[in-house]
Amino acid sequence: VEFSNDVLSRLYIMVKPDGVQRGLVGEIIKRFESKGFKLIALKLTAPGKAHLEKHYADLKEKKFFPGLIEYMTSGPVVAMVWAGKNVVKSGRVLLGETNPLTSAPGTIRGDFAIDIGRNICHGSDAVESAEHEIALWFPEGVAQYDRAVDAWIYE
Ligand code: FUP
Repeated sequence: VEFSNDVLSRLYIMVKPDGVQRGLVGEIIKRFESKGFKLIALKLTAPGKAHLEKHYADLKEKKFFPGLIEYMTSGPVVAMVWAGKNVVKSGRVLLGETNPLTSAPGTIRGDFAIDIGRNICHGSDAVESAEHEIALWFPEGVAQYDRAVDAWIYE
């Protein structure tokens, strides 16, 4: 199976401290895995304030920023990278809207969250930000995408 690089993409997702404490790591992995995406990096990590300020640099002027950083440093997170066809767009559909209030049932946030400030997971919003976030969270690198299973997933 062949597809062009802009279609075969990589997505950074992160189970936030509330998702980890609530035992939703397996559920979130399961949804991406059963969809057909391929896991190419995974770790439990407790990032410091400086690291999270880099991750959320775009939001540093927002009123909710201090609270966001405090919440994100309140426990370990599970960082992962998924690969597949249109995984950034498709992954955001699986996750639901940033605000769980407007996330449809069947999405991760629609099924498991209520408040925007406790929305259990993060997903990159574009292919470029995904690559930036992958480099930030996995400086050691990620696994090579293995196409052995593609014939069973893509036409
Ligand atoms: P997303 O791209 O879905 O991660 O959403 P944003 O980058 O807009 O927001 C990042 C995080 O900031 C959200 F997951 C939760 C937090 N946030 C708030 O707490 N309040 C807001 O009004 C908006 C975002």
